[in-house]
Amino acid sequence: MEDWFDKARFGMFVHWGLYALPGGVWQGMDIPWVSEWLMRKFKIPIIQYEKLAARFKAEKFNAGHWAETAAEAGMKYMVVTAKHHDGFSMFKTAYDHYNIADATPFGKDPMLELAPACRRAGIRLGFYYSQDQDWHEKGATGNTWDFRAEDQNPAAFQAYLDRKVKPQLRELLTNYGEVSIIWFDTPHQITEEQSAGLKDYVHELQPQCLVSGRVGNGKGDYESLGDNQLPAGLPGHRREGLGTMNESWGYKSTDTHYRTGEEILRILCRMAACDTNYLLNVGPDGSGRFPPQATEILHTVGQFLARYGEALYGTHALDGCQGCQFPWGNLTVKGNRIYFWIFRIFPGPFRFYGLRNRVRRISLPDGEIPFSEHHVPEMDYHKLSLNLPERIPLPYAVTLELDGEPDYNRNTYSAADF
Ligand code: JFZ
Repeated sequence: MEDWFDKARFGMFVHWGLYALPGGVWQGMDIPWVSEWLMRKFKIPIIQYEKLAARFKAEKFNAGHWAETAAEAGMKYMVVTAKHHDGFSMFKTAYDHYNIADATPFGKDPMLELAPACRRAGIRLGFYYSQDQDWHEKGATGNTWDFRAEDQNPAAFQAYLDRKVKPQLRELLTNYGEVSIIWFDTPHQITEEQSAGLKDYVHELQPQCLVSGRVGNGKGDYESLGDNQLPAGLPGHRREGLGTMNESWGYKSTDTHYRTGEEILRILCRMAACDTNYLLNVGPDGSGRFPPQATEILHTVGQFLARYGEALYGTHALDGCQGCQFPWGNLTVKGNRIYFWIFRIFPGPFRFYGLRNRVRRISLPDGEIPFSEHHVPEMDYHKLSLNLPERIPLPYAVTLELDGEPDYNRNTYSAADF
């Protein structure tokens, strides 16, 4: 199976659908949660929610801008919502008229533009697909206000998988070229057999396509963390964390509580330090525009990765050190190199204990950094000491070249003097 995933380390999640139009506000009420759950939170009848489609113009949607923005931010793949829990298809589908191409003034299939745009930008494309919750369908999970409880039963759910989910997966995996991920979500009533069946169905259509952990029942090609969950420890397999920039996946006009670019970089570093990808979400508004706060964060992250991306792409955790949280930042490893991601500098020399290796060279993109190290026989490791430059803006990444692959003494009491 593809190893592009581990090398990528960083992707863009895009939550875009009818819910972006109200942006979390319904009849003057602000949803006290994530905006893409508007229909369920306010138990909006299907017949009422469907009317949003007639107002969905997406007049500012620009596939090339989305893809270029992701690439400039240093992201290597994009996962975009093809169908979220509200059941509205953000692609042209033969299943029903309830889709962006047939039911909205936008009147086109955005995925037909996004797929080539991502290829031109050199990033891979994946589709988010809610295979279990579908508030537009009897038999699927979640709509308890238009349908009766007895309408939700194993036979009805299987019928939903057969009539909507699998035909739409075929469309997504046939009409847009290579698809790198199908990002399933919220496995509620799906059985182990059904999860395995969907994974096999995806692989029959595109063998290289990865299936996210949320296909359910442990059948994913990789582990998906919980929303905004931070990793700890080494997974021993592919793992992806996911996070929002503010507190909502879908566009939420009233949520202006965005993280800073540095906070996002700290999360990215922590993910990579634990062998975990980071899928960072953007929620475009109803017009298809990225919120300016999101664009600013992506620019900051992109600037860092343009200069220090070697510290991220293709790196992995230092065994014995994973999940360590140092006050100055965290570290990643690639070949005979260790990368210290420095977010804070403390008075006095920077010390790092625990390496059995000898360090050959320590550098920044603009030059070498002097250092000293000495061996501590009774501890079987070296004490490394250096003066971190204060002349360059934080955060930055320092590269250590060693005499071989990093060999870290797991018994190191204090991996750094702080
Ligand atoms: C799900 C969706 O309900 C949500 O709208 C969004 O798409 C998000 C990415 O995924 O929400 C979840 C799913 C799983 C967990 C939490 C929220 N979880 O496992 O903690």
